[in-house]
Amino acid sequence: MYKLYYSPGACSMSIHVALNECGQPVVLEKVDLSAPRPAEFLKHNPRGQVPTLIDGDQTLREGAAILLHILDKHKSPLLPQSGAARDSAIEWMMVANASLHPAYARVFFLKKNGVTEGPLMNAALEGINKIWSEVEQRLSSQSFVCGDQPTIGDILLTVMANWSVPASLGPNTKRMLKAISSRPSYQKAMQAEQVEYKAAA
Ligand SMILES: N[C@@H](CCC(=O)N[C@@H](CS)C(=O)NCC(=O)O)C(=O)O
Repeated sequence: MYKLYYSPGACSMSIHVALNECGQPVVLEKVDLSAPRPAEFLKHNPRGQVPTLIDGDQTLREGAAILLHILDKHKSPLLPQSGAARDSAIEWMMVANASLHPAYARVFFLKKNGVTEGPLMNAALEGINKIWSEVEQRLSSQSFVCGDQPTIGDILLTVMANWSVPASLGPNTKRMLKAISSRPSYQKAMQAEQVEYKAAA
């Protein structure tokens, strides 16, 4: 059975939802990100970050690598097997993971260091809102970020939209967030992690 090192509502939640989508049971191991990491966890991931996934004798680190592993292994429709549909799903997984996540991280960094407003915070928020504005535009003509079927990018976007940052989320985006956060896989993960979904309101 899979073992997932996670923090409630963090980027690791996308792995949790993906495993639920694939009908895979998972043992959850909570990591307190505000405390020094236990040596047992650092053995699995020297970077001390979630998500970290144990699959049998394999340890997987880095959200996108873990998602590719799970979704390919279980042939999930969240990641089409080939062609342009797969390329687009990977693109949007990476937009969320490699562009939006670091954009949020810049805001968290400023907050942690006492910057709550001013030009630096405005620039950091602009970095987030630029991506949400592109998402909003795409969703004006389709239900999900890659078309009319949900893919892994939608799951990641839904997790990140719920982070406590005053991002500008448009009506089409909120419709998508509501559709994804209402899925049984998402509801089950929220319940297990004791997370409330606020971003779609
Ligand atoms: N690129 C990494 C980023 C992981 C990441 O930043 N995770 C956050 C939670 S969303 C974390 O563990 N933060 C604590 C830390 O970096 O020490 C991935 O996609 O797995």
